[in-house]
Amino acid sequence: IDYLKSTFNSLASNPISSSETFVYGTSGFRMHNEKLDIPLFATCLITFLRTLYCGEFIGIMITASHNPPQDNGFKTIEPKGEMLPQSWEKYVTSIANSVKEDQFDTFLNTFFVIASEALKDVDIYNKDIKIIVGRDTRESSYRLVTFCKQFFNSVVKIFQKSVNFIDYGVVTTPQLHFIVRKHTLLKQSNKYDLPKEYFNEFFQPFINILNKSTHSKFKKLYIDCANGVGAVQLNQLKESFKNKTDKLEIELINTDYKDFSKLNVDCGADFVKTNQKLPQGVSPALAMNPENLFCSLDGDADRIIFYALDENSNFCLLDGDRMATLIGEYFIKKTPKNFWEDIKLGIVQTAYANGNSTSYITEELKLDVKCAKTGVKNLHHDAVENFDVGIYFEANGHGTVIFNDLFITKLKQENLTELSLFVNLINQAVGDAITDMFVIVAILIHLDINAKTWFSKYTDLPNRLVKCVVPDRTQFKTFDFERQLSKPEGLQDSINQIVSAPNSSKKTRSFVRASGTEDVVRIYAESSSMESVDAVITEVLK
Ligand code: 16G
Ligand code: ZN
Repeated sequence: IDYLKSTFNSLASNPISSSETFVYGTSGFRMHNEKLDIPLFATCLITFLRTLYCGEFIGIMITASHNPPQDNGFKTIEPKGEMLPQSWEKYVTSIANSVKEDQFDTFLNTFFVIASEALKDVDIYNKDIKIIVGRDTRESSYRLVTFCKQFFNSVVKIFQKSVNFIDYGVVTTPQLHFIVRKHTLLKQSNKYDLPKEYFNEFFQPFINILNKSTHSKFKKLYIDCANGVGAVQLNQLKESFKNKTDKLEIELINTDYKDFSKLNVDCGADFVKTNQKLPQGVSPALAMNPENLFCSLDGDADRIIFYALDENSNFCLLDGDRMATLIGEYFIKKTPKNFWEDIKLGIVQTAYANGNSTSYITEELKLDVKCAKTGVKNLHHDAVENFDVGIYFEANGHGTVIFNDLFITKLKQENLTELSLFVNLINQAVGDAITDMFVIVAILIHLDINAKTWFSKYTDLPNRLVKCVVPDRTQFKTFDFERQLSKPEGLQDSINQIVSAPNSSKKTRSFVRASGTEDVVRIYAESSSMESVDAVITEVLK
């Protein structure tokens, strides 16, 4: 109690965070690092309860992904690599906001009420506390890890429990998901050599595919590391790459993670997707060469975007929609016709998926497509629920493929060697920029196509995504997978009128939703011309 009290006192009196309302959302807590002490304390407390509840390792990832360098954040990772269950998100949110109240007794009461509700019917006495932490390269990340370490050391003393606290240092978010899952499945309590385990699992199969290949359409892969953790991890990979294959050359760009101010600045997946332009370090001449392939990771390497320039210097964005469709096409091409008669292959997208990608999936690929709410866990859930092989991607480059035993059994029965090698590249636990990169490159190799041919599969509808600052974004309530608003009243009717104006194309679509990561609402529109997109955006903004 003394420890909790002294920690509480030092946090509650902090004027920087007392005016904040904390919400543990789709990506955990995320904000300016100076405001994060209370959310971190709450994250440690919930992780403590969660490890007692599960009796297994729980991970804490310290990262703010594609946000600017001064931000940071946390999310917890479940024993098998999933995200915190929704029912516990409200617990951690209440704990954080109760610290802010400035009354130790109120906080303690809130914590005990939550602890007894969350842990009711759970025998916590024979369970150890098992924590795994990892962090991205941000300047503030080390300070935050140190707080976690102190917290769990103090917990040992308070609760007289044994604590197994493993710090994996600077790792990508998907690597931390991977290792937490591995500890759980193999009941391992000692620290692994994480990069080695991770690369053995996914990199060796990629090398095997490369070395068997006879592809001819591209020679070099440029990877923009956003000056973040991708650079730390891929540097190690690049070295062994050179010794293992001569089938593809790899060049890393934007690798200066030591200069904290450069993280995600003018580079990285989010920059490329949002601005639809080349990142720092890639010249137009380089990007026009069809023998080069380009991709950008985000700040914690869980998202990836590919791109190229065509011969007229037009920017060709190969985003999450393009990756999902390419993977879908690959599965169809590499299986006999009757393969999918008794197992289901399908794609999950969000409202942000380009309308023409959805038409391509249903009309050309003739696959089932489902729409999910924004946030990887929603897409992941829908892919598992609806399909035996479920491909899910957000347009922003976040996604992966999941498959079940039915598929694996059939793969073996049919003796499909190429596809069997290919599925080893997939990190089913979570969207992972590095493994997604292997997946996409392997497909391009197996289909023997380059970025330009990939881009020519369909044409995106012109579109734009803008932000709008509103007094209270919680007033914006959606339904129909965020494609329509139920509140504020009347707003959806106005949007419908704008979209169906007499000279508007049939393909025009627009929706508004509150961001889960920033204090804004987002407005998306697509139509058959950019003029019409802008006209719609202007009207909806009004
Ligand atoms: C979070 C989500 C990401 C989503 C984004 C939307 C996870 C791990 N991350 O970063 O998938 O695209 O939020 O942000 O789920 P928004 O709500 O601000 O539009
Ligand atoms: Zn990310």
